[in-house]
Amino acid sequence: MLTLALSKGRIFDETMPLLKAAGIEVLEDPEKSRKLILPTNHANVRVVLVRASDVPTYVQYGGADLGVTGLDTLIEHGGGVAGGVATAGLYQPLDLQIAKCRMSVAVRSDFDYAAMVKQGARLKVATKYTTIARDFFATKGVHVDLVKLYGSMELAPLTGLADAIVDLVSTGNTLKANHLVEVERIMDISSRLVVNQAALKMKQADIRRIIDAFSAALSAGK
Ligand code: PRT
Ligand code: MG
Repeated sequence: MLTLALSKGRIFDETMPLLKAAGIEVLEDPEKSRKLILPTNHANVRVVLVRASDVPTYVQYGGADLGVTGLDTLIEHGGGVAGGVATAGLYQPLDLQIAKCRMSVAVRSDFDYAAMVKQGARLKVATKYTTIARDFFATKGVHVDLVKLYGSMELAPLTGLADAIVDLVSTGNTLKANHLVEVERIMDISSRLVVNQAALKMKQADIRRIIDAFSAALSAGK
């Protein structure tokens, strides 16, 4: 049995065409079904639905053989950025180029970020992505007090909880709607295929077939 961990929403939706290219079709719609284990047209392949931030954990500890996860989630999990190289027990063979966005710093439009940085002021930064934020500001030489949040980061600068946020931006509409402006782009984000290292050895042929099919679909789409 091969188990693939996915999160509902954009990652599930954008992984479907790649699975289809590998000849795999999920037989139930996660938005309609309450099931957490979804069968596919292959009796030996199943999809498990987990929280986006839990995908690396499932794959690392073998609850799933492979999974799809955002680079943001992977870094925060401790998976590192090393392309293809196994970190935290996770082999990362492919950048799937899906669920694309960027990690950015944003502030209230009336907050002079450049001046604050130039003055060497201490910034209060709210984020769910503390590893990425800490590394970024340390490299920049900016002193920060990080405030860990689990969602609705955009609210922090509006309520005085923080001077700045580090969050994912896609269209920029959420920032705009909350009168925030993007002042730094930290990194581009896309989703990665992650594979459990032991599974890679024991189920090599099945996993290889999926990696190769995804890889061919990605080249064809370019
Ligand atoms: O929602 P939940 O708390 O369960 O988990 P999650 O937010 O980690 O999952 P999900 O499914 O929302 O996101 C999964 C992955 O999609 C993330 O880890 C990213 O790699 C990727 N992704 C791509 C995004 C976005 N685009 C995105 N726009 N994840 C989140 N957003 C949010 C962003 O945080 C902000 O609140 O959308 C808002 C901004 O969008 P725009 O278009 O208004 O700029
Ligand atoms: Mg979300």
